[in-house]
Amino acid sequence: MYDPTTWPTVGAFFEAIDRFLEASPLINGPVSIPLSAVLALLLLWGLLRLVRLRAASGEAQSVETAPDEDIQDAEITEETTGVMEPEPTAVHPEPKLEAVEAPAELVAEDQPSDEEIEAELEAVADEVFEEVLPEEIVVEPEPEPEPKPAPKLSLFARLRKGLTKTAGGLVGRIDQLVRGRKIDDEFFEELEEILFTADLGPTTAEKLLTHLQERVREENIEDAVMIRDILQEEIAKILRPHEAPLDVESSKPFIVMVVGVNGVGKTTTIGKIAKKFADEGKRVIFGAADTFRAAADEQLQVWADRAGAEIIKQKPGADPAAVAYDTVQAAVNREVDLAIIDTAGRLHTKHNLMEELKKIKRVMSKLDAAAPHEVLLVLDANTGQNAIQQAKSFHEALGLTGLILTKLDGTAKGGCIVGICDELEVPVRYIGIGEQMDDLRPFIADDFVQALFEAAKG
Ligand SMILES: Nc1nc2c(ncn2[C@@H]2O[C@H](COP(=O)(O)OP(=O)(O)O)[C@@H](O)[C@H]2O)c(=O)[nH]1
Ligand SMILES: [Mg+2]
Repeated sequence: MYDPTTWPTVGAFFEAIDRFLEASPLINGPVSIPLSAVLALLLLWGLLRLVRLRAASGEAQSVETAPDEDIQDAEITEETTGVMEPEPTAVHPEPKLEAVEAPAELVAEDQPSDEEIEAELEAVADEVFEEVLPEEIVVEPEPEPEPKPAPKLSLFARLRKGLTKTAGGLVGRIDQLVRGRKIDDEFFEELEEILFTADLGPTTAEKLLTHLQERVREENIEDAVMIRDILQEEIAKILRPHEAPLDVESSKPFIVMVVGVNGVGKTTTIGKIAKKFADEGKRVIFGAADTFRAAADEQLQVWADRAGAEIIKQKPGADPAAVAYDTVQAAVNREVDLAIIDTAGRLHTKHNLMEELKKIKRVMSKLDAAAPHEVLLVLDANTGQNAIQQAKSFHEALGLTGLILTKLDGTAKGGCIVGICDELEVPVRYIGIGEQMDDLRPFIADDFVQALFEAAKG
């Protein structure tokens, strides 16, 4: 059955069994069990142990190395069959991992139990959550919805936002001045400095200062804070008579000539005005008399398309007066309601520009003695005090009949309009509060002043 010389340990084991069995009452006693049956049972027990040992050693190996599932399968087949089987087809496309020597702590006998590892992981997770959660993770955010266009601010809110800069310069400084102050000579000196360095212009600053001093005297005002309210009232008084939106009913066609320095927003404003009147059912025609800039007529064409207006244009470099003439003639022939002539905007200090504009105006009056019925000056609200000088120059040359103040949605210095209104007897037709078609509003003095003063409160 076995050879004790070649397999001494196993041989000794079976000899011991033989001796045990011979003495055993199971064999020699009253109940006799065949020796072969006992041996078969022992063999079975031995085999079961072997299988369990192998299983345990397999687990230990999987901790020591991290082989791919496929590699493990291949090794087992090799060992158990002794035949080299072909590499099984890889299920995963990823490259196979190289089995690596596990670091000492992984194979060490005193490995922490599963419970210990779990507890450790929970503790670390808690720590991470405590530190990171409040600031960085908070709650897993809902997937971002499609960004909606920002809701349009009310006119007042937009004005207020835009006028912050002026407020910082004028109303903001007034606020600082009046806080906890007595009204005395020193107070008026400081007030004078603030008014003269604001965008109001010296004439208007002087006028406002005089009015404030008079009212303090007449009304026995002692509280400096009252100065703020009085100033607001006085500025509103200057602006109120200048509220007068454009009225085009007095003539058909009503001819408007739009002037202003480069980039103030003439062309954009023309588009906005056209849209407004087109919406009221009026037929509008544009005259592209800015022949100085090559792309000017294309820009006007875009606005014509948007507003549904017709357009008269010639080649770049053409005589702008001729374009204006053609436009008025077309407006008469086509019986349109409103003709708006766009013009070039070189610096107002350039004599040629003013002469060119005068010529355009003169030529139009040849067709209709009253034309243009409106000469609109467009002013950029960011221009500051220089806007007053611009307005004066255009007024002297052309006799302005209306003003438009644009870009009041930006960081505007709307204060200049106070000086312009005070010095020039010209109404403010509209204000521009953005680049879009509907960003044109009638000028409402009280809204404007309120926004100016409210903006300073932040
Ligand atoms: N933010 C803002 N931009 C404006 C406004 N009006 C015009 N603009 C912008 O000012 C720039 C110059 O305008 P444009 O009409 O070409 O000026 P022009 O040279 O006087 O004809 C353009 O980018 C316009 O979009 C306004 O009320 N608000
Ligand atoms: Mg233009």
